[in-house]
Amino acid sequence: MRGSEHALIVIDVQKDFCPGGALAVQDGDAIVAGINAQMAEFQTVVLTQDWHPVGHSSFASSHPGKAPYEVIEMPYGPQVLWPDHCIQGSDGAAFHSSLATDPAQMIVRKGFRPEIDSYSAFFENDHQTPTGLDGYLRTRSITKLTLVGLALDFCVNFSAVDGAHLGYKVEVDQTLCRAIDLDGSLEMARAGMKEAGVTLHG
Ligand code: VGL
Ligand code: ZN
Repeated sequence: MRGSEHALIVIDVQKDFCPGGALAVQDGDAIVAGINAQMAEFQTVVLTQDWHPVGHSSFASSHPGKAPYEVIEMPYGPQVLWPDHCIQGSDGAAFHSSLATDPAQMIVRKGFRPEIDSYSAFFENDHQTPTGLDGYLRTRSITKLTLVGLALDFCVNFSAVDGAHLGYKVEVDQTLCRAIDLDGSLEMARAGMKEAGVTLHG
């Protein structure tokens, strides 16, 4: 059992990121049993849930003439356009049906503002608007984080880098993550995480 200062953060293990989902990550479901097993090792478990309104600005369908995986310039910087996914209340936004959700003490929803995406569990994509997770963890005296989930090169990566910048000791268990790997995004993500001081396991 890890110490009370160490939390497991499970990023976006939702049906839409698993095979058959709207933004399926290859083998995204292969990590679920291992994540469930890890939960028993932590006194604090947090889940995040990508949670977009219909017509969200990160959807290619919201930008006439644009296709999924194109990149556009938003007021807060470049934004990859995605297929419609994780629509609030939809089946695809639900957690994978085998994910253990009972051990979670906190569920953080993100990406709910129509005009801005939120990859990170800590800040929206302007890198300024907080989700509230930092306050939750600080007030619970948590200083160490182990991150697992989907997708390694997007939401896990952004969460890990932000967590490290906020002063947490962050490790990512890559065996319990899967990546989208768009145009070298996985290698860039690994380099960025190392640069930020994140420990990569697996
Ligand atoms: C994610 C793309 C769009 C993720 C979420 O969870 O990594 N990726 N929304
Ligand atoms: Zn999303």
